[in-house]
Amino acid sequence: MKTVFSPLHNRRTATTELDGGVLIAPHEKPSRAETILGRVKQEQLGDVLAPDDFGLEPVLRVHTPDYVSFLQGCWEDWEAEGKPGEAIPAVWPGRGMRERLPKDIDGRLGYYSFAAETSITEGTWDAACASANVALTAQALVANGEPAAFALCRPPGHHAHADLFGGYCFFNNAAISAQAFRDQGAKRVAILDVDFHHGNGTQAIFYQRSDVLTISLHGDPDLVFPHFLGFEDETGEGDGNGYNQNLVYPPGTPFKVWREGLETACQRIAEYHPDALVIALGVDTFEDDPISFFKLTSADYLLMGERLAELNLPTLFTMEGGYDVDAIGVNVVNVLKGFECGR
Ligand code: OKS
Ligand code: MG
Ligand code: ZN
Repeated sequence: MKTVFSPLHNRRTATTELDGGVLIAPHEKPSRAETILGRVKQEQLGDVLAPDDFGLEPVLRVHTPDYVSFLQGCWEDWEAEGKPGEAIPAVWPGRGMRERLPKDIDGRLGYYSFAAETSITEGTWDAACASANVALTAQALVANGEPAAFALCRPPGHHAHADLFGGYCFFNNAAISAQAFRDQGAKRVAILDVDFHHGNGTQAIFYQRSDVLTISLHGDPDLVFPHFLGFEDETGEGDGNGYNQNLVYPPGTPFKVWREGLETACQRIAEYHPDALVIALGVDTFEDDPISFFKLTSADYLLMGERLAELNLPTLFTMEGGYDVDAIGVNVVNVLKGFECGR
């Protein structure tokens, strides 16, 4: 399987993440992508390609123009105001308040976000654009006949809504890729999110549509981020009714239990008969992940990949979360190797 990777991910070097009332060094750091790349090469998974530049058009098929302009200009506007640190949202339109876009940068940061852990920094725009280009380049490989491709995206994407950043995500790479498959003629596309967290952005983007089936397995949002979306009674709306599925698990969930959800998801995908499959691939389900509570082992990721291969669909993997950097390369490449074995 080919991998698409851009060194421009390194332009995102945030130094702050608001966590537990203090600013910590972000979990979502450059070494994550470099470690995965190292393992891809070590295991000789396949060629590593640089991305093409698709411009903003495919991004604007999913994200609103005003949100994209905000992201592009955010750091400049923040600096122009003479702010001393990284750009962190700290005010939102709470219940009973007005959902209008303020002029001031603090107001705009809140308007376009849903959480405060994700600081915007000087190179964030460049890295987010590179990440979308990585996804779109791998998507094009699959659209042009490769059975599968791995988009080594960083920053990740599945929390980003059409006009909201948060959870380390700015552009929703999986959603942008699914939309690209549709725009190139695929009738139906499925997105399966195996990251530990709910893919709230992906769900929201396609919630009223039946042409993109969205399924996510994740930790109970009652207990863990993103808290305000991702429950099992969210099944889609209007035309999208029946085309979203959330499979929620409690702390301590081992692969033996998690794989039942995977089975449910795979059966739903098979009956949907999509023309393409996008896997939002996070490995923060790992037993030693520092911010998560599932108990998957490194060997389990091989079995995950094998089951995904049995779907026998053109498959794009987009990289999402995973924060145990010591194991992230092994775990990600195990999914991809398991997939290649299972075909
Ligand atoms: C809040 C924790 C924020 C978690 C962000 C989740 C990032 C992730 N203290 N999403 O898939 O991995
Ligand atoms: Mg998930
Ligand atoms: Zn995650």
